[in-house]
Amino acid sequence: MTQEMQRPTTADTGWFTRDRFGLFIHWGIYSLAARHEWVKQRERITDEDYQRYFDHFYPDLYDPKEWAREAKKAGMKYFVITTKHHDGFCLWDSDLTDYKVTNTPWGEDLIAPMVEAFRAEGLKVGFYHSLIDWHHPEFPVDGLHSRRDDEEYIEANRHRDVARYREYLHGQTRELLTRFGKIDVMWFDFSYPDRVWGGKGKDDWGSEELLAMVRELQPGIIVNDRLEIGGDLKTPEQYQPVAWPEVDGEPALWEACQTLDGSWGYDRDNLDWKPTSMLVRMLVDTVSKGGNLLLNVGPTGRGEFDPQAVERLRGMGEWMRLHGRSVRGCTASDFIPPPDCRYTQNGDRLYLHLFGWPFKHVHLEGLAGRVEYAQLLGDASEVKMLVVDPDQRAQNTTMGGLPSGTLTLELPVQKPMV
Ligand code: JFZ
Repeated sequence: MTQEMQRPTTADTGWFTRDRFGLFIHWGIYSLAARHEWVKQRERITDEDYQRYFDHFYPDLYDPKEWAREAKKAGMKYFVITTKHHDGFCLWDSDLTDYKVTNTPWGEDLIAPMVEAFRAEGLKVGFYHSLIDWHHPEFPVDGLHSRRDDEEYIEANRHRDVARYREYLHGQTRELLTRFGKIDVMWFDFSYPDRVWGGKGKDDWGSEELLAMVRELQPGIIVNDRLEIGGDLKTPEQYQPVAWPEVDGEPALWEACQTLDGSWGYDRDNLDWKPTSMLVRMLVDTVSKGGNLLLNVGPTGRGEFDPQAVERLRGMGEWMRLHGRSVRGCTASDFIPPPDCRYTQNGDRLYLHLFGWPFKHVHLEGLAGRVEYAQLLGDASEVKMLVVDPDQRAQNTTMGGLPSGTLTLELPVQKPMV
């Protein structure tokens, strides 16, 4: 990802840093292959063979109101949908291609009803749009494995003109940002500007003009940073950064994007689902570093969330019901938490998250005399505070060696972590 500066922007970021938690949705005809959204590339499936997923796309159980309800119950406040992924298949009725949902057996636009349903539940709207396109006839063959000056690469692309693809990309982006009302996030994906190895980047996409058009059409929109020219939003993917990510020495607007099971698209045979407790920790860890969490669901080809996904979303929702105050409106704290803990803070409210349990005492450096009252968030039960004097501290095995200024909390040993 680019480290370039985030230039002056019209982006409205207030809601974003307040809301903190969103739903990513990866959905397309690859959901029928049901083993990853990169299946066409990974398994070198020909256009002809991939066509079967187009010909059989019929999500008869698609109920975007249900999706929106699940997202809202989970405590999410925005969503980002793949309008087109790398395979080039479009989920809306674009004028610029035939490779779209309205030409499948389903025959209807999927995006408008989705946008409407999520808005009705009070969620903000984000569009993921792939820069890469394995279907478009003018898109130079993805040279991830060949140099741009290889005979083979040149021959394969003799009749392809990236300028025409660029026009298509800009035209489709214009459709997306003019047909569905206010769009809050634009999530382009992605640049890989290694020219030697046939990568693609800002000149191929026309990133400068594209970004200018996006801002002109949707002045408040937040744009991610995958156009290779910076942007409003950093998007580390499938890992938690060790600290608040920076751009030019300044803390950046950022969003961790994470899967539930290691795949973005629906993956039928995956047994490796992350436990809800891990997902909660990811959310807390992210907010403790000043970021948002965009958690992904890959709906099935019939248009439903996998029961495993629903179980996790509901678990998150139950945690958020009781602990949402420690996430929403919160950001990083200047205080340093004890080992295996995180702090989040909202004004003068400091939230301590314990990733390990049980503790008898937990020692908070620098907080002696600064805390008026302490309680467990889940049930508002008081937590006793004490400041141990230095002599006593030296004699007490669970408190030895603590610096002065340490505030000690006495915790109930039997209370579960979340
Ligand atoms: C991209 C997609 O390829 C993937 O299918 C999914 O949509 C994900 C959200 O985004 O994956 C990337 C893109 C960029 C990097 C890594 C994975 N990167 O630059 O490190």
